[in-house]
Amino acid sequence: MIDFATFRPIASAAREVSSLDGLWSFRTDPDDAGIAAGWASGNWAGRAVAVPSSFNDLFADAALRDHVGPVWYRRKFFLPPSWRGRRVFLRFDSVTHHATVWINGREAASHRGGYLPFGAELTGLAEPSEECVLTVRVDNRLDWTTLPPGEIDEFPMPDGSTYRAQRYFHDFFNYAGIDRPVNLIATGPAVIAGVRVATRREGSSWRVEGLGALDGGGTLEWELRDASGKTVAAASGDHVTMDLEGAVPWRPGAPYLYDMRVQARDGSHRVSDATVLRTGLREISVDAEGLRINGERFYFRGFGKHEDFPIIGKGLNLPLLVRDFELLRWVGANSVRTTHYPYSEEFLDLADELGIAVISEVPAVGQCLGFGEKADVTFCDGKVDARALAHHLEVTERLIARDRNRACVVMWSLGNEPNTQDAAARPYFERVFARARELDPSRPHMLVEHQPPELSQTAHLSDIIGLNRYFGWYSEPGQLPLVESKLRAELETWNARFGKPVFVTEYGADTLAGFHSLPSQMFSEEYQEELLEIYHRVFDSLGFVCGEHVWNFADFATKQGITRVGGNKKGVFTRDRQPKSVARVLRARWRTPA
Ligand code: GCB
Repeated sequence: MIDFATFRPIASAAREVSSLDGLWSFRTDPDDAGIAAGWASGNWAGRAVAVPSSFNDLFADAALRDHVGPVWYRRKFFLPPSWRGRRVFLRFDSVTHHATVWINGREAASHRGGYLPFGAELTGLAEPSEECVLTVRVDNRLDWTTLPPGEIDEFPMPDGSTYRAQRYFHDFFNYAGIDRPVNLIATGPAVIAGVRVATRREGSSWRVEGLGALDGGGTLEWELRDASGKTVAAASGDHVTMDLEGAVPWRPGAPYLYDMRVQARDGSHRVSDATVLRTGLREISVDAEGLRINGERFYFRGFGKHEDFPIIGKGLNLPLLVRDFELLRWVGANSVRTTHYPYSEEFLDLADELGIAVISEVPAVGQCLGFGEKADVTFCDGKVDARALAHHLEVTERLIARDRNRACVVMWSLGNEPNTQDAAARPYFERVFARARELDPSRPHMLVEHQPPELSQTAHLSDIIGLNRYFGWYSEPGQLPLVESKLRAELETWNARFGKPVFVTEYGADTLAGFHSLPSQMFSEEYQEELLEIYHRVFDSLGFVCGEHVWNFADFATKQGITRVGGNKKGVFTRDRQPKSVARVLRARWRTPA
């Protein structure tokens, strides 16, 4: 069995890759009739769509933007003739939210949940030199068993049709589609089916541990090269350890990386599959003041972000990624939380390379209504149930499988703003934390809270308390003089009650770029600056505050509603990545070493 979490489409001497990105055919399936009508065969007329991209904002049609239900994608391809006799795989880096995949009308894979990779072996299903048809049914529907959760409202229309509206409780647009790359991969008979690398300090040396799984027999070989390309250690077997003296560690701002080259040899000792993991040596711990990386205190300065851009929605966009990392450097940020779902692997590649620490978050956002039995705080009557818990455990496992080898990932976030005052949240998150801790005890775990400290049933579970606070915005709107004392009192209560460091994972104000006001008022650039300065005074006076993440890095699209004018405007940068005036306030603060 191949674990597609770490089976990446990166070409090597023994792993060949052929991209399926490009223009595909597309159609919607509003009545969910496509399977019965035989659309899996790919024999239907569609319109052009881009992969990777979300489909919602590509067309001039509100019905497409707001479509609820399945859509179908199709493209044809040839396996290269040179792939005859090789094992062939198909990998989707992510499809949002659910996918079923057919090759020449035969089902090859299905996957629930967006933002994480999956794939299938095609050996025997597709023959080199023959035209193959690849069909994908993508379903964007959210319900109480999915993450994020949602609910669908149905309205009968005068013409006999049904208008469907997706209700969801998170504040970003429900973009959907084949959002990340699609690739074919060929290997020999022995395949690196899964790979893990962990690093820790042992006195003055570093221990690197490699754990691999093979599919199709053979043996695994490991070779660690330093940044100059020199081999510093080598070993073979499924489980290897390497001890390095005088090694250079990885840390945010000084991201030294080694290459762990892993190869599988088949029964006749031929190299059959090979991959490279960029590996940083670093160790994480937590004390009363917060996070330590390699024993040194690390104060988080940065943002919650979104994968979001005009036209492409949540589609992978490499120029945008380069621009975002450039802006992170420019403003002096050292970290990002992947609010509110796993980001692309290319995002993590850059974070590893450029030395940005990442808090990797599962897509558990919008669980605001309660758990198990009906919740008491609701504006509708939904609830998260046992099937959602099973899915939560599963995506936690898949996220950790994908991201655990990353030096940049320094903490796991197991959810954002669930209804933690519901008594049933406690057993629910005990299960989620226990699973995450069992899978990766080497990093801290947190749940991002937003309810009052006296009511939280879950904060004791977090190693570091993540807290989203909007004094001066959702509470005390326009009343900046009230913010400082309220914020200070609340942060002190969290720390005193749970004895844990506190990381303010969100704070900010909607701000219209170019709207100025003296004295400041809400939505003006001046208000955003003044609000952040008040928060910073408080953070600087409390030793247990271990991080500040402004909400948000950039303006982003969200669902239409009476509190949002053309999206959420809490960005420090506009949606097209130009600075608001507050960016210079942050730059002045963050570029001075903390
Ligand atoms: C929050 C959420 C975030 C929202 C933000 C806001 O607490 O975590 O997803 O976008 O507030 O701007 O309301």
